[in-house]
Amino acid sequence: MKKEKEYTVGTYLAKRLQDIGLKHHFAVAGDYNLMLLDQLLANKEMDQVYCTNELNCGFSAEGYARANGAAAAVVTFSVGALSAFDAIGGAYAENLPVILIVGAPNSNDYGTDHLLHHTLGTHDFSYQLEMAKHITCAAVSITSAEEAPSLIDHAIRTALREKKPAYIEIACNVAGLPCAAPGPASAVLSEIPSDKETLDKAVETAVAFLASKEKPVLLIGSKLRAAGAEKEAIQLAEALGCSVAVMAAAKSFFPEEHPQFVGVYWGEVSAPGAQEIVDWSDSIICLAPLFNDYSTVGWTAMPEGPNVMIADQKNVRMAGHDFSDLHLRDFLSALARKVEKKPATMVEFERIKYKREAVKEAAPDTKLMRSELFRQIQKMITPETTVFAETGDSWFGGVALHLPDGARFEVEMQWGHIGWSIPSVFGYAVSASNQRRIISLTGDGSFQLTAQEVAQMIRRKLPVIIFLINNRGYTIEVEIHDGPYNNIKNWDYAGLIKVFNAEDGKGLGFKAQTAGELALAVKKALANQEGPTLIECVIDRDDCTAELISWGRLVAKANGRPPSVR
Ligand code: DPX
Ligand code: MG
Repeated sequence: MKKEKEYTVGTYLAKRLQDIGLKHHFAVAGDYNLMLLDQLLANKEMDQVYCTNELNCGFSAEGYARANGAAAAVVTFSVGALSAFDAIGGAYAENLPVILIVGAPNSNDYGTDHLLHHTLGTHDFSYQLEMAKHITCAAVSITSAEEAPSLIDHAIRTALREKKPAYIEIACNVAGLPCAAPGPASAVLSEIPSDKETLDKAVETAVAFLASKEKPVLLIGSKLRAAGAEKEAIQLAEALGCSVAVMAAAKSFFPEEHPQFVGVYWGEVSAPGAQEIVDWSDSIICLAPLFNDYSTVGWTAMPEGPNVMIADQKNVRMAGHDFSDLHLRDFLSALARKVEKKPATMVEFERIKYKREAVKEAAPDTKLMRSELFRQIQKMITPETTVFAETGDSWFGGVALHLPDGARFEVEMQWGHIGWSIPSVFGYAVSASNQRRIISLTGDGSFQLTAQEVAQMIRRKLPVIIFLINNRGYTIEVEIHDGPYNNIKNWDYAGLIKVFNAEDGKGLGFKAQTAGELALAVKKALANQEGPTLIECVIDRDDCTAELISWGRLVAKANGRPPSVR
């Protein structure tokens, strides 16, 4: 028999990452993972991308997974991993399969009386694995080369199936040991098909449910992409011919130029006509939704009751039934073949729809305002554009942008970690900057958490355009509940780029205080292909969207409910 190529635990892992489509992995070095990093470097099909800290490394991988479907981050034990855990929690909340790989203590030290650096200073190193179990769908510890292949395959396969992060820790003296060669890639890529009987019954029940309704509306939720069902959602929409609204965190998961698209449904802060049509409908078909206090505007816009169907990633609930063990995409495409047209909500929407007044172009020397900023951003959006909108008023400004078909929108509304967008957009750009124009909208407060990753964009010459909205504070919090804690130390944000460029970088930094300064900066940003461009946009502290004010009031009311009286 022909001898297989020799593998080590580390090169086996690299091959599996390659099998799932990764061309890059993100890393921060530390003595527990150096051997492992060497082994990963030996795979010439994958590039090792360095980050400034482990929180950013986790978020960079999270952003890469948004563009590429999956990602990996490699960090050192505890001092690194515990920082990365925050971003991994985010990947869990946002349904992104990020593989967190951690270099761990020497296998000889487990179960002995040795105390090791970077640990809690106790003899038991299992705490980290135990913590990881809570924020991943699979967590394994590899202390022998023999069991490495099956443990690695289990973690990676589970992450892809569940669309959740997984955790692999590898003892530092095991990473370079010889191990078995990987089998076919299907061992990590295969999926469990829908249960046929359940699927048939679910479709039959849904057909009957819809037959009893006259005015259904489709509501697209934020887990639709993780469910891999975007195409099938369009099939069902076209079969029904009804109105289609999207939830804010699902923006861009249904084409905005589709004739049945009626806008973002977000309770009181919906797009014009979208809330009215959902209220007017007699049934809401929710596709992979996530209803939390934010997405339901403090529980004021929560679709529930007998007229609501929830078709989730792997189960469907309606009218007293719950069908589990099926894939949403199978359910939607089968249902699309069986339903009758129900266009009533579309007919009504045509009657009631109205448009917001277009923002007039500001004269070049007028002081910059948020409305003019978003007017200029709107003009930059092409079908190849991806917009990242950070937690803050950027959510509301971003959600109101019109996206031509092909444009993508990325938000992190479930985890809502300020500072997410800079490292995440970096990871996204590592994967996609050749094909896409990438724009990031971030507030000043958020930027201060993770600003360093702009230096990595400079290092890799990624032409990301960052609009840093400097309103001198945590404005979203100002509108919810104000106090001195919402004021932050100002920075020379545009000036930071010079610092990060050091002797060789090609990043650009501009400060825009007028409409004309902004227009000029945008022009220069679009011409800069050799690095990021940061445009600091200076606006007033209370110059925020009307939506933020209304939403903030209702969310604050929900947060402020007194304990219920027994
Ligand atoms: C906090 C938020 O400047 O944006 O548009 O001015 O609000 P806006 P900024 O980036 O400020 C963000 C700030 C402080 N949220 O308003 S949304 C609480 C919070 C969080 N994540 C973490 N810590 C605190 N969301 C990690
Ligand atoms: Mg701010």
